[in-house]
Amino acid sequence: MQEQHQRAILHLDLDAFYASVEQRDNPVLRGRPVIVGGDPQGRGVVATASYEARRFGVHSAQPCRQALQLCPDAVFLRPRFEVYRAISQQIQAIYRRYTPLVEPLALDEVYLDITSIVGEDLAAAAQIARAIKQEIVEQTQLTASAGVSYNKMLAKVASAHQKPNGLTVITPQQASAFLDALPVGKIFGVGEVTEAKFKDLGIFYGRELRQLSLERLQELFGKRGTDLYRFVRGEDNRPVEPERERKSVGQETTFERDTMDREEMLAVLEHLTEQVAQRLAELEIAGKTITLKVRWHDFQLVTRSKSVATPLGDVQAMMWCLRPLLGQLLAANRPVHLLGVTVSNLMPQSGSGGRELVQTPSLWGPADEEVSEL
Ligand code: TTP
Ligand code: MG
Repeated sequence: MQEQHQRAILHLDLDAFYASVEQRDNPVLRGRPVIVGGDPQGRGVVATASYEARRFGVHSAQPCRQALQLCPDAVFLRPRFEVYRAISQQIQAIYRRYTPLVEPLALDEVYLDITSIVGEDLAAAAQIARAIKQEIVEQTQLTASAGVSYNKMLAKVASAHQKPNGLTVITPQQASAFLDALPVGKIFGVGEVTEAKFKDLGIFYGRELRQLSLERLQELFGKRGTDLYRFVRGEDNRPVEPERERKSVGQETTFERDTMDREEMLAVLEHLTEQVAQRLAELEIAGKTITLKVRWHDFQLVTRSKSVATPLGDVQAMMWCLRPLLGQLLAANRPVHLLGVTVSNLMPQSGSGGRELVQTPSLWGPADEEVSEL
């Protein structure tokens, strides 16, 4: 496969991160199904499940109630973000001893560019991955899965290939065969909706996706079609970007079918907001501005923002802002294709965590609105 910028990239991803930490810290939980997330009697979702629980079909983002039905013997635990954050920092210190080019994607997931150490020699890169995995186990008693390849996308595909505790190398010679057999949902940039669209077209694996011409992909997915065309050919020139300064935390989702159903939209908004709140808590930050993004059925984009005096961290406060913003936009009476929530104007969280942040509406400033059409 052709690649303009040949690099040596590692992707490391801790195995069942939150659940493994809980099992590490409480030996009684080892070998048992453990689910970290919300209240199984309430409306929370699964953050992660130990591999023992995954065997029952439990997975991230599933409602906890459903997880309880699938796996009644599971131990349900609330996340301990402070602990996960401390471990994440401990592990990042290991990475930084190898290279300053460390790009964290999540608390347990990272890209490293080690080209300056090994050049294009992926076998040497794999040795480094092995050494790093070993150091992580020694220092934290946790396992990571590593992917080694010549770009970010393939390194990430590789790390997911043999989980848990895996180490997979994808060389330029192997890339084509790997991508042929890859389910389209695993290709970078393919979410559930795109995956469903491909299934309708009878496209399940990379080898089928590669049959589509650039023009056809652009017709189907616009600019993203170009990226998909490149990715499925193993081409990805995105550099590893260390310590980007974070300007916002956001989540968005596309509806399988464009909708005008307000209740459905509110449920989706609440789910997105939960994910944003969790990410803010992980990063120990909160933000003073919340933005609702709506893409209409005709792909026009509209955003509405509200700024508040006390930084937003918890779901209730965010939903309090979002409901009226949604109400204003829905007055347009147009089918909605996508909803997104972003918190910006970020600052360190005061106190011990956003979940305890108390918001009272009277503290909030006036709404500022902005409409942008694409
Ligand atoms: P992942 O790396 O996606 O999952 P994982 O580490 O639990 O399992 P594995 O990598 O072995 O498949 O996410 C890392 C942590 O992020 C996870 O332990 C919990 C948290 N998380 C959520 O809170 N919600 C989610 O929807 C996901 C996917 C992860
Ligand atoms: Mg992980």
